[in-house]
Amino acid sequence: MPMNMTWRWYGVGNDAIQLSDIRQIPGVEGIVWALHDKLPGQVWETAEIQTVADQIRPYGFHMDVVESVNVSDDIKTAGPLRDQHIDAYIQTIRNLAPFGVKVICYNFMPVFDWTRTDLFHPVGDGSTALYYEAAKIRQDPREMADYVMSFTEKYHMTFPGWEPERMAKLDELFERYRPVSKEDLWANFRYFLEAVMPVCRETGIKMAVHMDDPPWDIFGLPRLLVDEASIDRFLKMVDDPHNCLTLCSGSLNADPRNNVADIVRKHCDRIAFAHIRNVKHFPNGDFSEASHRDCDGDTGILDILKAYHDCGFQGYIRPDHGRHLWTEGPGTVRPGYGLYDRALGVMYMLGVWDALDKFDR
Ligand code: DNO
Repeated sequence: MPMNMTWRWYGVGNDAIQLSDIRQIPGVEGIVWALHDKLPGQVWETAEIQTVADQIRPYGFHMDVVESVNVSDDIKTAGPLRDQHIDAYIQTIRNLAPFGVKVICYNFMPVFDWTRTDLFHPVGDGSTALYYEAAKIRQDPREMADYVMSFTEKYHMTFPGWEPERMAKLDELFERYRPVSKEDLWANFRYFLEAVMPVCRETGIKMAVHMDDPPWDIFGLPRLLVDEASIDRFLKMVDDPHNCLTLCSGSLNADPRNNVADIVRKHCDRIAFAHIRNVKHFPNGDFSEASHRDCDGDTGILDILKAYHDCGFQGYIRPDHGRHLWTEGPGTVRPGYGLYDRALGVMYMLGVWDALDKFDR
């Protein structure tokens, strides 16, 4: 059985891309979905999940992978609502199981999810891409948050992990994380995982943590899943086949010292979901996202795909961020999640995979 190609879709009225468009991309078997209006700590109700299932299934797609069931700040900081929010998370897992969900992609990053300073940075060929300018991240987090939130205000577009309700209380959030050391965060992570593992065993659902993006501390906030050693620690910490990875090549490779193909070979059996993205590094520590073609970036996309292939990877995979091409720009596209470059990414990955299937036995 080959790997299972999927596509992240933000939902009716929340994504300019239609399911009927996605249907025309060869090889896409499933939709990676979420209830994007849910705040961390809330239960995803069966009727709400059913509504999305009724949209996705008529197109023949599976809905095995959910991304992002976000983990609340109370869980991450061991705040007063921690156990209540964990109970809600467990109920959400129970509610997802009857719909055939197999994998939940989530993250354990403090305050911010992915972090970029420019969402539409010129690549040089007329397209634009997400960009990280290292110098800007050393300064005020408010500046970056305001920049990202300006897209929410202007285009009525919310980003998972960048909930306006949370960003409005940024100072308070930073205060809450201030006493939480990196070791505390690891301990809170373990507490959460140990609490949800029983329902994962019962339902067969795998928790697949996303790597921290970028993979280093930002604005004084600790980040955990940043390299091979921390991934080893995470998998050992809760050594259960339901405690898995969303191995994101682009997140990890933002630090050029990380060798993603090596990590694939080491932990293939614990990778439930593969995000494939290419990154181009600049000498000053900046990085830009690039097309999925190996030579357009520095991530080693061919080595990574070969590693998955060699391991007989049967998990879910998706093109991660793409550039914005042709008519795509601010207001017409979700940053990083346009139609064209991700569709090209699917075809590139399937092309490599098919060639490996045929010639590399
Ligand atoms: C970036 C995504 C991440 C991911 C979350 C999961 O585009 O891969 O934002 O969805 O970290 O919780």
